[in-house]
Amino acid sequence: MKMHKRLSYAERAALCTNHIAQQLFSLLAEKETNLALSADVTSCTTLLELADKLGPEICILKTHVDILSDFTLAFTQELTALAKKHQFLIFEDRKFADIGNTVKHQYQEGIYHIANWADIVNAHTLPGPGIISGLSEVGLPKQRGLLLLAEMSSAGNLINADYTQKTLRMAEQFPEFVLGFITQKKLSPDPWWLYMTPGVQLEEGKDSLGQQYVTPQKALLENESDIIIVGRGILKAKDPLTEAQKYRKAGWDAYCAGLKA
Ligand code: S5P
Repeated sequence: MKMHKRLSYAERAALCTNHIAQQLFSLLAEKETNLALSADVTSCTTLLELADKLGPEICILKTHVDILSDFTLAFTQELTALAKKHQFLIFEDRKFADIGNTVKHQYQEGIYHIANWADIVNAHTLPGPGIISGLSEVGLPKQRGLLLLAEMSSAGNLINADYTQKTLRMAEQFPEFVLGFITQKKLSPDPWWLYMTPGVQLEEGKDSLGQQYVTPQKALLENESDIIIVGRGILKAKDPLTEAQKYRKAGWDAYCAGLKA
């Protein structure tokens, strides 16, 4: 039997001290969507069209900026304008994984200047807390936020329960910068952490390269995650907008069911 009632996104926003977490929990509550679009396309025009069309349905647009074959900095300006227009946050799924000094440069410099346009980025904890310190030197002054990869969706990944717990402990050392986790499930009783779950489709299954899918219900209702990240489930559909609306409804219904549970 459950001993505690689940808190709503709005209630959790009020309990956050992390700026981005607060902003995102409020956005979820106000926009009534916990759907993040994984916009894994290779053309800037296609990405911008998707962002404009699906923007009203989503809380986050997740990019892999290094798969865009025609990237320009002008593209990032157009994307941030669309984020403002449709009220979603931009999450660059960079999965930093090096020492603090290197990731600092990868975050700020290079071709992409990620820190200038991405509200949120993510990092592996494998290198130790220096990776978070390095990223925070760049991100905190710009009021950016970081997600830590606490679990992965892919088959055979090397993350175990101990690694996940140690990732949580590391996050606790950086409450101003770390807003939450990429994970398959809720990790802590502390209500201020945000959980985002990739590997979501309307039907359970897998792809040919080790990706494993759970349903929105499993991710949000059973596993108590907060946001579903959906890529091909939407992108490969005949009509991505209608499909995004289906995921949005499935995600929101699962969240509401969780509040009543
Ligand atoms: O464990 C993970 C972490 C991430 S961020 N598994 C994932 O699949 N992802 C990302 O989520 C992955 O890089 C891809 O951009 C997206 C899943 O895409 P889909 O097409 O399988 O829904």
